Amino acid sequence: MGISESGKILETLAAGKRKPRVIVVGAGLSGICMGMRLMAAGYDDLIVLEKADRCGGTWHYNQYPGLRCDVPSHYYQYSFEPSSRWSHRFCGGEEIRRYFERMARKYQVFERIRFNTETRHAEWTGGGWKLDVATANGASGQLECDILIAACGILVRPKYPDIPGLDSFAGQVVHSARWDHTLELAGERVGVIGNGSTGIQMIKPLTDVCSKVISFQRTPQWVLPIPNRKYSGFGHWLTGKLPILSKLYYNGYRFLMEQVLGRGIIKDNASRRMVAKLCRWNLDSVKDADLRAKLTPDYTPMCKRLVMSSEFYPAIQRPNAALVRAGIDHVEPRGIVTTDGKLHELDIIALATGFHANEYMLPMTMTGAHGVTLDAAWQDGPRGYRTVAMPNFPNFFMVMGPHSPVGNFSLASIAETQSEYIMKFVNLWAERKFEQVYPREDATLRFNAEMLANMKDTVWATGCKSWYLDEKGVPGSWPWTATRFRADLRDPKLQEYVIA
Ligand code: N01
Repeated sequence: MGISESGKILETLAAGKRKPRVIVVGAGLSGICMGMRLMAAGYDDLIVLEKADRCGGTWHYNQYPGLRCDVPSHYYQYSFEPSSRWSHRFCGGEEIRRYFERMARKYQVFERIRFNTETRHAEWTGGGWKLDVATANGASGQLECDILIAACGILVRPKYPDIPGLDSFAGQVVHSARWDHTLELAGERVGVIGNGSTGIQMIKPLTDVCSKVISFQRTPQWVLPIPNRKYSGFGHWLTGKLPILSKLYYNGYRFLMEQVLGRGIIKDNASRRMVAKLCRWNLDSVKDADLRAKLTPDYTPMCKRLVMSSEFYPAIQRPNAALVRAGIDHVEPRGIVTTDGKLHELDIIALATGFHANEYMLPMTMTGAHGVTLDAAWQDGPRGYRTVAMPNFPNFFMVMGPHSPVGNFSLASIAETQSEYIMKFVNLWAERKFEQVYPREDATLRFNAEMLANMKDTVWATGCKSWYLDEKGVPGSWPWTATRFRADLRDPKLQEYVIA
C-alpha cells in the first residue's frame, strides 16, 4: 500500500478491514504528509488539528524578510509529488507553504484540518485517546481517536532573549518567527540580534531598503556560498514535459545533502574537510581584514547549522551595514548599548534569536498507559524509539519526533519515511492484528544508548553551542546515515514492541 509516483492511490481500504479514527496534531509538512498517506490508503476518518489559521507550520509562522529554505526545493518536496514549477533553487517561504497547502488540498486533507484549534492534553483511555482541545475563540471540547499522531515540528516556540531593558525600547521589537507585516522598513535603522540561518538571511534584504543595518553577532557562523539560481520559464516547461528531470533534480540534491554533507556531519571525512575549505574560501572573499577576523568562527564548520548564502558577505560589506561583536549590555529607549559602552541608535530591533528547539508536542500534556505522563517520560529530555514512538504511549506515533535526522536531511524526505512506517501500524490495526501497540522500554533504552555512543563522532560534538545539543550538551539528532535511517524504518521490528 502507498502512493504511486504520480500520487495515485495504489490500494484502497480492503474489504473486512476496520477503519481507525485517526487524529494528527499539526498541519505542517509532516502532518500533511501523514494525512496524505492516510487519505491515499482510504483512512478518511481523519482529523488534523492545527493551532494556526493556515497550514504550513514553519512556513506559516516564519515570514521575515528574505526567508528562504536552505534545502534545494527540488529535494524539499514529497518525492511522489514533484513540482516542475519551483521558481528558484532555494525558494521563498510562501512559495513553499503554498506547495504544502496544495498537497493538502489535492489529497482532501485540507478539509479535515481544524484550524485555530490547539491540542492541550491527550489521555490514553485504555482503548483509545481522548483529547482536550481549545479553539482560538475560547471554546473547548473533547475528541476521541484510535490512533494519535503528533506532527508538531521542532522549531516552533520563538526564543526571546533575556536582555535588560528590551521592554523599554522606544522603537519596535519583532521576532523573526512572528514578523509584523505592518512594519515600515524603508529608511529605518535596524538592529538584528542573532546570526544563525535566520539572522544572516535577513541582512541582504534589509540592507536593500533600510538606512542602516547592524548585525549583533555573539558567535560567528561558517557560511557556504551556494548561489540561488532562478529557474527559467523554459526550465519549468521542460521539467513539466520530462518528469525524469524532476527525478534527476531530486536524486541529485538528495545525494549531495545525504551522501556528501550528511556523511561529513556524522564522521570526520573528506566531505567535512571539503566543506571547511569552501567556507574558508568564501570567508576570504571579505576584503577588510578586521571585518574578516570578526566573521571568523573558532569551531568546525557544520558544528552549528551550516548557513547557505552567497549574499551575506557582500551585504555585510555594504556601506549601510555594520557588524558588532561586542556583547549586548542592555537596551535603552534609543537603542542597544554594548559592553564597550557604545549606544547603537535604532528604530527597529529584529530578534533572530532562534527557538526553544526540540520541544516536539510540548506544551501539550499527555498521559499514556499505566498513568505515565509525558513529563515523566521526558524528565531527562525528549527520548523516543527510532524517532517515531514512545514506551507506554499506545497507538501513538510521531512524525519528526526526537532524534529525527533534522540536522542532516530534507524534512520532507524524513516525513515520508516516518509516515510510511507509521502506516504499517495503521494497517495492522485495521487488520485487527492488535488493539494497542507501543515500543518496549528495553528496546528504546538500547536504541538511545546506541545513538548516544555514536554521537561522539558527529560534528555537533566537536565543541560549539547549537540547538542540536540539549541542555546537557548532548546532541539529539540522528547520528547515522540516511541509508540507515530508511533501513531502520523500513519494516517494524515487532519483537521490539509490546503488542496487545
Ligand atoms: O536560530 P539559531 P535561527 N544575545 O538558534 C543568537 C532553521 N532555519 O532562527 O550562536 C545575543 O540557529 C545566537 O547566538 P549564539 C535552521 O535549521 C532555516 O537562525 O548562541 N545573541 C545565534 O546567533 C536553523 O538552524 C532557514 O552565540 C543571541 C542566533 O541568535 C534553525 O532554523 C532559515 C541571544 C540564533 O540562531 C534556527 O535558525 C532560518 C542573546 N541573548 C532558519 N540569544 C533556512 O532554511 C540567541 N542569540 C535558510
